[in-house]
Amino acid sequence: MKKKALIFGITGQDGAYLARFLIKKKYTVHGVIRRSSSLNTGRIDDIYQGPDIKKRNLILHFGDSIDTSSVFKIISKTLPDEIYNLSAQSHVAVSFEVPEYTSNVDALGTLRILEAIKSLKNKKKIKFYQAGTSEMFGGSSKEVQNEKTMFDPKSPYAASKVYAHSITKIYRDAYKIFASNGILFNHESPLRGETFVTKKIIKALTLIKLGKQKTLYLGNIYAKRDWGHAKDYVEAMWKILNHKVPDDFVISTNKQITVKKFIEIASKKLDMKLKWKGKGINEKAYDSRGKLIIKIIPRYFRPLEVDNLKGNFSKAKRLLNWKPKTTIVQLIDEMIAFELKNNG
Ligand code: NAP
Ligand code: G4F
Repeated sequence: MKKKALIFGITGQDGAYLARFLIKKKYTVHGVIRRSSSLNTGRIDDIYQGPDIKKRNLILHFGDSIDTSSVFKIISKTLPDEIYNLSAQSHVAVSFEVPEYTSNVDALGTLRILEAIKSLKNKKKIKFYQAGTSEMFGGSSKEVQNEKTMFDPKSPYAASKVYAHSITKIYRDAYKIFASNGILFNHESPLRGETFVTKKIIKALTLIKLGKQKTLYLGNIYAKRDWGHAKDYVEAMWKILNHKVPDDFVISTNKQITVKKFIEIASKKLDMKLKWKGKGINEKAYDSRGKLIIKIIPRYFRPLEVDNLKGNFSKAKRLLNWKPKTTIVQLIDEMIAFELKNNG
């Protein structure tokens, strides 16, 4: 019998990689999509197989994590072996603008799925994965964070994810549901959302190189992040659910660089020689002909910043035999190649 997975958030970066990964593993994949006035299935269009449901291993359902009835209906109708909750308002800066909505999707959305699982007779057969984040560590004073590091959320997004993490553990302990948390550090890819900093930098620098954009505007370029590749991280999600017991795992590379260093690697790859001048809000980067390329502006600074994220993934290595495969340089190369292909 083919295994069945249900992905909330299938249209996002991770959803698209996870769906491909599970289809390769011969799963039938069900995904929840939201009705939107503009198309939101661009990342999964190439794996959609047409209207004949009997021939398909990808089946999409309209629903929303803030709509309790659709969450219950889709779970009881599909009765999957594995549920991956990737749905979220996932942008940290935006969460300061829409804190209530962010909490409804990211925190209560998780509770709705767990309640739906709990209401089923065969609840112990369904495995649940919660997409947790290194943002939960936020202001931690620990140089390197692991599963034992105390959470110190610094945004409505991170606070909602701490709730989701906790409620997942509570339902695991109270109702013996196979419910696990991934604590994933930043992961990127060519499919990354356009307003996250890596995609924004790579796309803008490529367009500038091609003469199609003039300037890139950024906020804090001194934050340090531990960046991996989404493709490697969705494999970890599957390994977490296929571990013998439910548990919580940090998934990371254990390496970090600043946003500025990321810019420097990417600009070198594009053969652009950047020269930095000024400090703080007045810092700017110019090309070899003295043209302004990067400007720092207050708009992209957050009310609170997370300065330092670096994860220790040794538990995942030991118990899941997982480790990251892609280096930051390979990731940047792949993202640049994608932009050159699509914009060249
Ligand atoms: P993403 O690209 O922003 O995708 C988010 C997905 O959630 C999209 O499919 C989106 O649908 C869906 N969604 C948003 N609001 C929803 C709602 N109300 N009901 C149902 N679906 C909704 O995020 P991602 O980078 O793939 O990340 C996947 C998950 O991992 C998220 O929960 C994120 O918070 C978490 N995470 C990400 C990272 C990272 O570095 N990427 C690190 C740690 C944790 P639309 O396409 O319709 O908007
Ligand atoms: O790319 P970012 O927006 O990612 P952030 O805030 O680290 O969050 C991402 O990773 C989390 C895992 O740790 C996920 F949970 C979350 O869903 C999301 O995927 O920003 C990275 C850094 C920040 O310090 C930010 O202040 O880049 C800095 N930054 C500087 N200028 C900018 C910009 N970020 C964005 N998005 N846009 C800028 O112009």
